[in-house]
Amino acid sequence: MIWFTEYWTENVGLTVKAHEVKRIKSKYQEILVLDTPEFGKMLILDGLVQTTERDEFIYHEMLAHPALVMHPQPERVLVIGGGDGGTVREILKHPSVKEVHLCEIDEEVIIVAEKYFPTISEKLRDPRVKIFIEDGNEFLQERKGYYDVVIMDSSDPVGASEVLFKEPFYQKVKQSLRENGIMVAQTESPVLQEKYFAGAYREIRKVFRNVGVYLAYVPTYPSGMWSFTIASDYIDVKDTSRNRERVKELKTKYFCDNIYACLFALPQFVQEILKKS
Ligand code: AG3
Repeated sequence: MIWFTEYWTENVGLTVKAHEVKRIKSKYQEILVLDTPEFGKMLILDGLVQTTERDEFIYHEMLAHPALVMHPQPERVLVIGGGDGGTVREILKHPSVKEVHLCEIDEEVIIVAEKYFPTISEKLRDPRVKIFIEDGNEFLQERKGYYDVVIMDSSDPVGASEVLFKEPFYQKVKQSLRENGIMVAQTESPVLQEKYFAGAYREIRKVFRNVGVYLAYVPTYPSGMWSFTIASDYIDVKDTSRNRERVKELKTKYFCDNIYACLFALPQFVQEILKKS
C-alpha cells in the first residue's frame, strides 16, 4: 500500500491509501490507476483525480442530465474530454438521443477506462456512440450548427485544457449548436479554485445570452463543492419548470426532481463571486 495525495493547493490536499494498479505515460499525460479501500478504483491524470468508482455517478449525472432535460428533444450530443465514458453512459439514458460524439484527445485514457473501469465505460461501444481521437478545439472548427447539446468534460484549466476555458473556444461551441442548443461545462470549485470558476463564468457569459451556474457535492474533487455552468442563446436555462416529467423517468442516484427544481439555488458567497466576475 502507498499513500497518494492530490495537492489541491500548495497547502491542502486529498490523501488516500491505495494499491497502484497501473501507471503509464501517454503522449499527453501521466495516467495512473489506483485501487483504494474507500473509493474503489481511481483514475488520475497528471496527479489530478478525474473519477472514482464510488462517487463518479454524482459528477457524471450532474454534468449530463440538467442540459439534456432542459432541451426540448436532444438527439445529437457532443462530449469533449470525458474519455472514461461516464458522461456518455448518462447521456444514453435519454431516449430521444440518436447520436453521441465523444472527442477525446488521448486514446490511452479510453483504453485504460475500458480495461479498469468497466462500469463507467460500459456504453462507449454502443452503436449510437462515435469516438474521435482529436483535439476538441480543432474538432469544433469543422462542425457548425450540428449539436443539440455540447458537454465539456475536461480536466482543470492547466496545460492542454486551458484553451477549453476561454472565449474563442466557447464561440466555437456556440457555432456548433443548432437551434435550441445548450452547452454545459464543468467549471471547478468555487471554494478552492475561485479564479478558475469565476474566469470560466466570465468567459461563457461573453458568448451566451442565458447562463446559469449550479453545484454538486463531489467528495474527491478539491473542497468537495463543484460547479457546472450551463448556457444557451435559445433557451432560458434557468427555468427549471420545463420538462420536469422527464426527470422522473431517469434511473439516477443523485440527480432527482427536487434537485432539478432547486438547481440554481446558490449559497450567498457563490452568488457574490458571480456578481463580481
Ligand atoms: N473531469 C475532471 C474534473 C476536474 C477534477 N479536478 C481535480 N481533481 N483537481 C472529470 C472527468 C470525468 N469524466
